[in-house]
Amino acid sequence: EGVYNFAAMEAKWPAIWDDLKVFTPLDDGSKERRYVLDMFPYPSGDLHMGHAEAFAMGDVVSRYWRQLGYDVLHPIGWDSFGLPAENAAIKRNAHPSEWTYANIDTQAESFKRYAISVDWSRRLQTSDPEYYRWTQWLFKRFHERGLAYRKNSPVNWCPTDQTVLANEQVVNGACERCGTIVTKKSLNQWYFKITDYADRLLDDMDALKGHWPDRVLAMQKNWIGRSEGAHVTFVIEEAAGAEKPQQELTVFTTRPDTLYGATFFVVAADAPLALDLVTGEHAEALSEYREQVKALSDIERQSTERPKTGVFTGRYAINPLTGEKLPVWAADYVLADYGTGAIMAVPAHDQRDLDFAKAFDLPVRAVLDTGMEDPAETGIASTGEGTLINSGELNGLSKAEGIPAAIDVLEKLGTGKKFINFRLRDWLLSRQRFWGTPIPIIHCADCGEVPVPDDQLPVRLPDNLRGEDLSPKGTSPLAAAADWVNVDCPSCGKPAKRDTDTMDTFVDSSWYFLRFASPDYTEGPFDPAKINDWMPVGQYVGGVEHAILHLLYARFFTKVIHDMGMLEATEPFSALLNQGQVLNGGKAMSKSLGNGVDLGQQLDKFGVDAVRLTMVFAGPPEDDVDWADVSPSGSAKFLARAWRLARDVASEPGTDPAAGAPALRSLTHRTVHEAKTLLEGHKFNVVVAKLMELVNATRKVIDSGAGATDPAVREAAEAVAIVLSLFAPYTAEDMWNTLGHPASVANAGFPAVDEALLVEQSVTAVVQVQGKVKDRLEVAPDITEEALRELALASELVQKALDGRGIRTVIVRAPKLVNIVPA
Ligand code: ANZ
Ligand code: ZN
Repeated sequence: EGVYNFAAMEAKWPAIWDDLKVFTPLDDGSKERRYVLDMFPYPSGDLHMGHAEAFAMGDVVSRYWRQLGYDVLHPIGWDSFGLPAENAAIKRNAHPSEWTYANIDTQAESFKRYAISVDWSRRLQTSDPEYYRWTQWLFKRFHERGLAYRKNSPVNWCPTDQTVLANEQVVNGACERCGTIVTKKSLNQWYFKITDYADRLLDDMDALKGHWPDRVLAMQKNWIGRSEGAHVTFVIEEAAGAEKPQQELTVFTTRPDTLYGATFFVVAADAPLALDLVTGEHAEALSEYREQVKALSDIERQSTERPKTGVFTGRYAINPLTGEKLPVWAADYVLADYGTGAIMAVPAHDQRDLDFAKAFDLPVRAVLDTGMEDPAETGIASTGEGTLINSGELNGLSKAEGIPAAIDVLEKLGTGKKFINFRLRDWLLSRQRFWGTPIPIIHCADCGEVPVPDDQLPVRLPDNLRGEDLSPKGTSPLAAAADWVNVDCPSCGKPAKRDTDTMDTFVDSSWYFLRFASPDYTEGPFDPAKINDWMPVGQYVGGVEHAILHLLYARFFTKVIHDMGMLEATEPFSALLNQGQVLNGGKAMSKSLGNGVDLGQQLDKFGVDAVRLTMVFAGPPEDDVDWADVSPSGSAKFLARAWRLARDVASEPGTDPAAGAPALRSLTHRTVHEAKTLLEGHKFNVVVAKLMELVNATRKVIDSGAGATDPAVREAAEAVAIVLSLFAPYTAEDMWNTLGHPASVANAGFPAVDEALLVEQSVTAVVQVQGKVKDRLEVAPDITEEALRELALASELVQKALDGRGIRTVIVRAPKLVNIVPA
């Protein structure tokens, strides 16, 4: 009693909140609904400082919306499939589920202590069979629509993890997880046809502008990489001595206007096409060169810094406009999986082509006069605007005119057409790992790929594999589980085999936000009667590391599910907030730097509320928080100050605030009013600063004269409790309780603002004696002349100046001026 004790509050309130189901949405349509979601955690050990920051931010939004009177859905789950669980299982000779679910329990307890305002009854785990059953079900629907397919293709292969990696998991040519240099391997893999949705993924970003960070939109746009240009088909002459027949080859170019400047041709050395073209004389050189190329990452290959390398194939392409013979080279700077894997090289106007031409002494011909010096001389490709020259019928046109004109000519010749190319690749979802969603397909020698019937889902992971059984062998560990793999074909009944790949965990996280609308639903991935009540998510909160993949995949899934007629929304997340990182000493926390800060220790030392408040107060939510620069003990002091206001309030609940001190009332109402605008703009830190001001002002009134019984003090303390509940739920609840209200402050409702009180509630009146300023008084703007006169005459400074003299006249100009003329 009487002292601020965070441990006692943390022990007291959670059970009460649970009982009252404070954070369970009514979900009955009586209130307008809003959905706020934090990117769900991966269960690696206990919560860390990064979780503490992200979830503090999401909780501000969630609690704010609840105070505004919305029915708020704020759920939590775990993204619980993935490699770390498998590695831990191998190390401990255990099943991955043991490590996974033990960590989930630990994190759940920590989240409860951290008092995030989630509806725990909706909790889900993507590794639960009740969840992955529907991941498999969705995979089947994608498969039926031709959006899940298998193809044999070179894939990124990590020799250490013995697994296939998606392009995005390759960072600077190395495995994102273990840093090993990635190589290529040809495998039959499952893909999602996300490229079918490239245009919509791009176009629908318009609606997200202003609600998603610009940089995330820019990254998505770049990843989708829409390029307008043309496909141009070249005839490749038969090789000398008819060793190889005449064939055709198509290139993608964004600059068909420069076709007259094409002086050679390049195919990706690692593409099968190169082998197809090469003549016997050059075959050995090519095969040696291909070996070198395998070891390089795409980034290295495209670097303008690296000297150009390549091998002549012995073949020639005919320029369809000039009839010229262009030598065909194989090189690594052309990528096998972009465009058509082949280019027409225009060295005068493309720097990489020019570097290549210089390295192999190939001709350079300028066809656009840009005013730059001859690229053949300077070695600098001329890339600006200009006028076409040396280009037959295209001469005199600008670049912008030349592009459609060239396409026109090519179309008439039947050898080219306009084409829009995307950088976006189909999504490789096969993983040769154990701890993931099994792909619900059975391979039958007679029937081919047979989907597992819906009523046989889920295809469960075997629970008898553990430890070494899971270690990577280049095929999925599931292939070794004979009793699991061998099944009867659902179609013809003959012996068949299950697909042994599991799905990329990004598949699991591409639809989890839909499951929260009805997490126990057994007839489908979500209840169609519920889903449109909640979707789309009104505020999504998470790290910028998910700017591309997770968000792009979730957007793709949403569109496909919409197209299936199951969902009204076409975008999953109407607004996105990327919180910053938590650093220590200006650097990300890491084992190697030894600058890690343990969240549990911080919570024990300062209390949950102080840690949460510190995260929020450190700066705008998008900025990084440097733990070395912040003061959780300062936060704890402020919280104690706020809490003592409630303790010291002496008026009764329900006392009419209108009778309170106008200046404090005005500050309270202005604080609440400004807090709303600030919260909408995610300026949470400024709201905290305003609360500090209000707490100080309230304290001053309490400590002066009749203070604590002033109804304005109660009004201020209640407002502090409600606004503070967004950041420091324990302290706020305790204040609310002390102020005589039943739990929970979370549902108190955001304080109503009296517009009349928003105007400045005090003005400074100057008091002069014989024309000289002697005092300044803070007074209400509507003070009467009579009252102002009394106040002025009561001033000690005025009395001193009068020094016992009588008064001749008092001139009052309310509310600004009083002039006293002594006798
Ligand atoms: C002739 C040309 C002339 C080109 C010129 C550019 C400038 P974006 O915008 O990224 O789509 N290209 C096409 N396929 C390629 C591949 N697989 N690997 C490497 N480069 C490839 O770039 C399209 C341009 O990149 C294409 O237009 C092609 O070069 C090259 F003055 O064709 B261009
Ligand atoms: Zn069959």
